[in-house]
Amino acid sequence: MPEALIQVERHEAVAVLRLCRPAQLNALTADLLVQLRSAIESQGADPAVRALLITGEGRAFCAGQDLGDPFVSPEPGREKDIGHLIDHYYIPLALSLRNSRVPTVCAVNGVAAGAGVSIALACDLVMASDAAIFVLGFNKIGLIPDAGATWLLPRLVGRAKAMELALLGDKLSATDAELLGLVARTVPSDQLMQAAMVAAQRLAALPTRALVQTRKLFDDAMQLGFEPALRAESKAQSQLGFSHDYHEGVNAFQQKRAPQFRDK
Ligand code: T3D
Repeated sequence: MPEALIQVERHEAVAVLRLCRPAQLNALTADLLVQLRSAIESQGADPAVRALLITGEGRAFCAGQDLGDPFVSPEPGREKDIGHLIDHYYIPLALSLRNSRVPTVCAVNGVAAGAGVSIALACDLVMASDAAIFVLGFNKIGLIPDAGATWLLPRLVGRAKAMELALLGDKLSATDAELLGLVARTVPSDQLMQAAMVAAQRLAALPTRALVQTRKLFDDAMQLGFEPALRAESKAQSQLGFSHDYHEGVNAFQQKRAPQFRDK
């Protein structure tokens, strides 16, 4: 039986996925990467789950790749192909988050480094403890930002800041991360989990398919001209207009009652 590195808890329609290697600041081993992806996919596929909340156990969110993991430890003459790790572990994880069938919230409870930053930024709503610190750190080990960071960072903070964060690799406080647009909200550390849970519960009560389509349209629109983006909106709206949740939302509004959304 492999060691459980992801703790899963259910709070009504919210599944909380907690990275559990606190003594190593939740650094990512191959096993942890597999377990995290598996939890995202299996919980997202469960009809009872309507939002995921990802966080870390202990004082860190995630220190990025475990630099002592046998998958990467470079022994002279026996160096590993890091591309293999990226292709088989990081890319599937990043895609499982970005293609998740339910909205995702990240509660960055402490330091996020390297791919830990990438995982946080790939979530739909990123909230950070005021004690959190963000540091890319790839530059210090001779690598480039990965796990989606080259795509996400410049889009979130603009090229100039993305280059500064990646090339100089300075630590960023949670407050500065919020000012830059890297995270949606900073919360006092003792209130983070409650605030993230409230946000996740709110997302869970909303029409899932529309939320997930919004993520996809925002992502796709980055590569589109204005008119193709308008056409993509029309196509998505056309599909959503046939959904139970659209009819339920309109009926509930007209009948002045709370809607009961159920599509996923
Ligand atoms: O081959 C590849 O790497 C490919 C994949 C790339 C993706 C990546 O994520 S690359 C980036 C990898 N991550 C880093 O370079 C971050 C390394 N860690 C740090 O810079 C610092 O630890 C932190 C800024 C995250 C936190 O600093 P601090 O002072 O709060 O804690 P600390 O004392 O440095 O660390 C506490 C313990 O966690 C310590 O262990 P010990 O001495 O108590 O037994 C430390 O070694 C361990 N730890 C922290 N980060 C990692 C780690 N162990 C393994 N891998 C880590 N990434």
